[in-house]
Amino acid sequence: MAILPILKYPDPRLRNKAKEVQTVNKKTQSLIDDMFETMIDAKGIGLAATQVDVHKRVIVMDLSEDRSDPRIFINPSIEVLDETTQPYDEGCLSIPGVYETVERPNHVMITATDRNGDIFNEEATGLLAVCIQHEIDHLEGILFIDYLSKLKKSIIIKKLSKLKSNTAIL
Ligand code: GNR
Ligand code: NI
Repeated sequence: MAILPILKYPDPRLRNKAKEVQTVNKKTQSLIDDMFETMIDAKGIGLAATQVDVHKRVIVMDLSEDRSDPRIFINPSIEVLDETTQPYDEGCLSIPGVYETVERPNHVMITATDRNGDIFNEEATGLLAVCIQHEIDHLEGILFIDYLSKLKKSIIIKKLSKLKSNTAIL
């Protein structure tokens, strides 16, 4: 097990498109274990492999308070069941300190492969629906700030570059 470094915006590797997992093997299992350890250490509720510079379609998640509900989604896809959107204040471990409201469909059907290589379906609403869409976006090289207006995005980029130049001094 290992805690892996998380790529931070604007690292260009966050824009890579992840490849499908062909077979779930020991290497996949060990990636999943490292991703859980990394997500828990970073106090996140989800993590896409892209964020740890592994460009494979693997997502881990735990939406529970006490870290008792680990979930794995390999090669995930969603079907929107209801076009109605819900606003949610999103954050991202790859963009620390930034929280903005994003609208996403609030009712989706997830299809994915589990740790044993078996396909499953899960209907999602609320936070699970938000989180799976946020994570699948990472696998496509998309970040939640991409959904904000040009003005909001430029303000965030300015703020982040100032934060970075400040930490260089301190
Ligand atoms: O820890 C996380 N919290 C969060 C809050 C609202 C919407 C999405 C998320 S996912 C994020 C972890 C992360 O960056 N996953 O990619
Ligand atoms: Ni994220």
